[in-house]
This record gives sequence, structure tokens and C-alpha cells, in this order.
Amino acid sequence: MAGRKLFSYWRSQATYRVRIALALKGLGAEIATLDLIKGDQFDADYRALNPEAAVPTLIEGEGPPLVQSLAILEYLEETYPEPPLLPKEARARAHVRALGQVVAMDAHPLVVPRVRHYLMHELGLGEPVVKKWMRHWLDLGTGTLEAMLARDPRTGRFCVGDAPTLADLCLVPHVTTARMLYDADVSAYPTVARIYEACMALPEFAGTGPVHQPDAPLTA
Ligand SMILES: N[C@@H](CCC(=O)N[C@@H](CS)C(=O)NCC(=O)O)C(=O)O
Repeated sequence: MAGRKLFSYWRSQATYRVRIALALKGLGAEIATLDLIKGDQFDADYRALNPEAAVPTLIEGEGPPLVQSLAILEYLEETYPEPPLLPKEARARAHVRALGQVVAMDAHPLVVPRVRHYLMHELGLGEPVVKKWMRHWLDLGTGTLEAMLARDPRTGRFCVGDAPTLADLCLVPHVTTARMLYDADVSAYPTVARIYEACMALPEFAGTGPVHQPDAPLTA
């Protein structure tokens, strides 16, 4: 393996998912930062790696770039199976993926910079309205997670059982984003809040968070 490089942005929740997976699996990576607010993601060189102009992009060795955080997580799981981040049983695996997708496919896409930019600059919505928009979709995602986790006997110390799974790798960045954007109070979602705390007790989650990134502003 000729090396590993992760294109990242400190506040990106999709990249945070991948940083946690790399840490849990004990895989080092050079972090290459892009400033998504300045528009670094639209540079031609970066678009050649990731035509969607989004992070994360993972480069491993000489192989083609890996894009889309959930696809990257599955790739890491298949390539470096220890510790496992998916349960053995098929239905439990589906549950893990479903929890992750509530965040990564249904909530997160509505709050990414390109959507916020479109709402503000194409549709002319002011910042307070856009903030309300973001809060609405993120809270809806948190409420869905809470409803799914609270009633499910498979919920343990973590989302599914007593070891972290891909679901936790989605839950933590989701909650972190909501807290950063509008100081979200997750106490209204007690199962989500408890699992978030359990994850954040682990250095692989806490130490890879936004504020520990090389491009994080000093005041973050
Ligand atoms: N579904 C993609 C989402 C990627 C994505 O949109 N990432 C955001 C940061 S979290 C981004 O790079 N946005 C750039 C933009 O919206 O211009 C994934 O999970 O990797």
C-alpha cells in the first residue's frame, strides 16, 4: 500500500464518518484539507478526483479515488474487517445500514453547502430562513433515529449492540453538526443523547471530530 490520503473539511460530517472508521480500524491517513466555503471543491484538479465536488475522497495506494462516505465505509469494512463495524446477522446489518441512511441519505443531503448556497443565492432566502430549514431537517433526522433506537431491543450501549457499528459512525457526526450549527439540545432525544455520549467516550470518535482537524478555526 503506497499510502492513504483523505480529502477532508473540518466541519464535514460525511468526512467525519470516514475519519472515525479509519481510527477504529487503526488506519493512518494524510489529511488534505479543502475549504468548502471558499469553493476549493470546484477546482479542476479536485473535480478530476471527485466529479461531484464534495468531500470525502479517499485515495488508497495507486487505485482510483474512493468517493461517497457510505461506499468508503463499506470498502474499509470489506478490506480491513477488524474490528467489524457491521454485525454478522443479515437483518441486524440491514438495521445498521437503515439507521445510517436516515442520517446520510435523508437528512444530511438537505444541509450541505451547495444546497444552502442554492437556497440563499438562487432562491433568495435569507440566512434565518436557511437556518430554520437546516434545523428542521436535522431535527427530523434525530427524531427518526430516536424513534427507531428507543423501541428496538437490539439497541445496546451503541446503536446496535455493545460495539460501535456504521450506524454510530453516522449518528455522531449528525449530532455534532446539529450542535455546531445551532447548539442543538439533544436531551429531547434521550437514546440518541446516551449513545452519542457513549461514542464520545472513545478516542476514535472524540479525537477525530471537527475541532481536532488541522483546518479548524482556532475559535471553533
Ligand atoms: N453523500 C455524500 C455527501 C458528500 C457531501 O455533500 N459532502 C459535503 C460536506 S459534508 C460537501 O463536500 N459539500 C460541498 C458542497 O456542498 O459544495 C457522502 O456521503 O459522501
